[in-house]
Amino acid sequence: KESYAAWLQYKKIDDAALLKEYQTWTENIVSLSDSIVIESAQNELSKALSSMLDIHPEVSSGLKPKNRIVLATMKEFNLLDNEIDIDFKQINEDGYMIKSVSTKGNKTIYLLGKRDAGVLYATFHLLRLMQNRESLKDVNIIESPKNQLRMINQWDNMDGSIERGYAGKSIFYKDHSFSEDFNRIQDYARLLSSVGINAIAINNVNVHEVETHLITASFLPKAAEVASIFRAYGIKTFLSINYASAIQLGDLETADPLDSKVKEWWKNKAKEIYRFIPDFGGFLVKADSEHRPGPFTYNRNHADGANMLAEALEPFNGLVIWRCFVYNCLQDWRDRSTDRARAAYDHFKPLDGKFHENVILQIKNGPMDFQVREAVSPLFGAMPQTNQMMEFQITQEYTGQQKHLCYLVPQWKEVLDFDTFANGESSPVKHVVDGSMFPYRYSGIAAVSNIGNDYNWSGHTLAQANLYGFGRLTWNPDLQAETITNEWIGQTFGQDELVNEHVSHMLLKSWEIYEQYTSPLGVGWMVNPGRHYGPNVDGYEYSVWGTYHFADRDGIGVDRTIKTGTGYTEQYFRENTKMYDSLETCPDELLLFFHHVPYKHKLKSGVTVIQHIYNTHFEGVQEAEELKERWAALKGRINSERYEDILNRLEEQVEHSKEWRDTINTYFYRKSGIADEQKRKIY
Ligand code: BDP
Repeated sequence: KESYAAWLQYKKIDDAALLKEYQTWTENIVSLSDSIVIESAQNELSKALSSMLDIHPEVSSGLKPKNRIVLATMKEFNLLDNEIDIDFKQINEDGYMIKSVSTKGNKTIYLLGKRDAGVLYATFHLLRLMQNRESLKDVNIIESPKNQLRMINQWDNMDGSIERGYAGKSIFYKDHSFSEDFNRIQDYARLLSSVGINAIAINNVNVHEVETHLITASFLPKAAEVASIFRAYGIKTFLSINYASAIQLGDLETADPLDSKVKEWWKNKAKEIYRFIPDFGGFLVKADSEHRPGPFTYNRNHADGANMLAEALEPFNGLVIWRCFVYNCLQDWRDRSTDRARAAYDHFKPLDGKFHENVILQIKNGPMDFQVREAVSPLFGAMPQTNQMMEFQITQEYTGQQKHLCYLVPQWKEVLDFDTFANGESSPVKHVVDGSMFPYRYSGIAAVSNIGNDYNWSGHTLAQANLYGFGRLTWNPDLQAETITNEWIGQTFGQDELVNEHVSHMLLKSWEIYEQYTSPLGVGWMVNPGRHYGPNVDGYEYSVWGTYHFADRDGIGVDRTIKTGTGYTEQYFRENTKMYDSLETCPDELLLFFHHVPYKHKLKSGVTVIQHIYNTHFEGVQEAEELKERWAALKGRINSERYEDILNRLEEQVEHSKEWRDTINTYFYRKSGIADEQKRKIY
């Protein structure tokens, strides 16, 4: 099925001239290297060429054949006998070069990587060019990923459920054990490595009873099999661990990170794991957060906790990825100093320089929790002596749960481009997490996956674009959103211009549209507690989880300023503190994240806050309707399975956006008593 193949469609080339051209370039495959990763590259090529070009080239290791694709890493490059002049210094460890050379009677495409992973990435890039019908003449591509770790976090549980999953059940687990469908996992690995992903944590950060046993002999053999599938695609496997494993699995009475028995236990555990998975990536850890155990229980800090694990993994070059999503979800909401937005910075900033070299702090993009819009976490750039990486959420927990269209690449780009001023002007987040601003040993970008065992992986077929876009952006955060979008559409739906125009417009506008009919001006939430879907303005307002809009009859918004508020604005570098702290300079879209203002406060756009709420909610619904119409205009141009699927979701989105509009508008009309200037119907 088309939707299963996602962006690796490999549709038959129907333009006869182009077909001929491609066939000539690819008559033979010469592979100078030999490894499981190279084998994956060869298999992908064979599969794609037979389906796109109807040819079945033999793979050989001799250089003789003409009209060929040559696969080689730096190590075997000398075998080419100076056929071409190439400088491997131009690329980094995961980088690659693609060069096409045409002489009389012989055409060659070189796919060259420093290591075998690069050759695989080059292969996928070549196939992308062909899927997008580009000419293979004079190709000269030099690519290196900007980020070292390009990681996916699965939030899969072993009972087969997925925390915050909206696309069916887990492809990894079933009935408290590993799933037997390893083909599906392999297809997932292909999708991931085609966009350059090189690491994956295969279980939920909330590690329950069963998953705690993943690091024991009961499950390690299967985990090792899964790791070997990913290994063949250049992807390292990580596991999320339970901080209290030493108690639960080791019968110790404590999980105190400074206790020598606890240290010993983890050292032995690490040895055991590496016996099963020699290139195991390491641990992903959620500690002292949302009722998970952690070092706080023993009056130790998070550096103590992380370093104890880091020592155990050090001999094997393993990493500890320690999440900064740490806050007290049982706080007293009347005490403003407990502002949840402050938590990560307050906990971690004082520990800068105290972590081992193989610890990386994984920080959510915003200080709260993956809202449709929130400020960028002030922790980025604030710890020059501690490895940091980004955590995004591909799964649409707060952004419509893959029933609504919400393409997140534009949001991620904004975050990555945000200037932290950590090192003076032009210190964007992307230069923190790619390790170029401070001398980080490890860094990168991770994201929570949006896939499950639905036949189309992502529930909403257009949500595939978020997974694709995440990978591409992580490879190169400088890519334009439009470029990524067009690449994806071409590979997924082919070369129909109208399809391209409409789908690209739909995707690129969708985040803004979703924001319009949901929570306004950066205030966030207003969702049903627990499942986080659908409007409920006061859902979390008086809850201990600590997320508020503070709306009363006079005004709305959270005062996070220094003088009168929670003081959160002070966590930024001076320039940003100034910008956010002042009503005059705080950008409209984040106004209610930083300030509590009267409903009649005038925005920079010229309208009042209350009028803005009304306007955006009416407009948002209208634009959701336009999304549907744009899609409907493509009937007949897209195969009916995908067409109908997407249409159904868009229809549901339209209906649901009306519920949002009416709930929000009515609530604020009644609270404020201020009528809509345009006298539209508010219930
Ligand atoms: C929140 C989710 C919750 C996760 C938590 C986390 O609602 O299910 O466990 O984040 O990131 O977004 O740990």
